[in-house]
Amino acid sequence: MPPLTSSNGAAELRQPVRAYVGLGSNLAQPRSQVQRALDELGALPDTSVALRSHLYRSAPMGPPDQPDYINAVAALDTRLDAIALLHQLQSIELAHGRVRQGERWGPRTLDLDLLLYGELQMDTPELTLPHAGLHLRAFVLYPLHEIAADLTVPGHGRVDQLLAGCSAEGLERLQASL
Ligand code: A4P
Ligand code: MG
Repeated sequence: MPPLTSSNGAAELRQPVRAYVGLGSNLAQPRSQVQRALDELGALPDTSVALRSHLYRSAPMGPPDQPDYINAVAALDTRLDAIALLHQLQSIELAHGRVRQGERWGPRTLDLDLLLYGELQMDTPELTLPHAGLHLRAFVLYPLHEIAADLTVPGHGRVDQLLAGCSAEGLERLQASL
């Protein structure tokens, strides 16, 4: 059977891939930024939101003189390839007024990290999968564990085992679910 093609001729994936996206914000009403972004993820082409974690408040990683973050993780089912999905995430960041100021780990209106794309492993400047910090960060592992405790992170092990080695200090799960 010939490969499926879209109207612009690009090859499309036949089966959706389960991908995980980490959301973070610490400027301009962070809760609202994250909740809007979750809706926008669900409106991406060939993509649906399968699962959403609670929102978490987290102490900043990086420069301490910035507000606390609101973090969450979403599971997507997508037919976009990994790079196309990354570009869509960057478009949503820009639409939220994201300004890249050069300060590493500085404050931001919205950060969307592609944590996992199926079992794909790659390491290029544009896209590293799994995300380089995923296995070390409480503000990623705790929400991810809520929606995918049994998941194996390629190269690092199961999410529940990674969580067991990661302190929840500075992290608070917020009551309202998404
Ligand atoms: N890139 C490579 N791999 C990926 C991937 N898997 N997902 C490239 C997304 N982007 C990826 O990203 C820098 C470059 O990484 C891009 O060119 C992209 O192609 P960026 O979004 O422009 O910059 P950044 O987010 O400031 O950089 P970085 O180092 O990725 O920061 P992180 O890891 O995103 O951390 N504290 C708390 N409590 N909660 C947070 O969410 N977030 C950060 C940012 C700092 N402190 C935080 C939090
Ligand atoms: Mg980022």
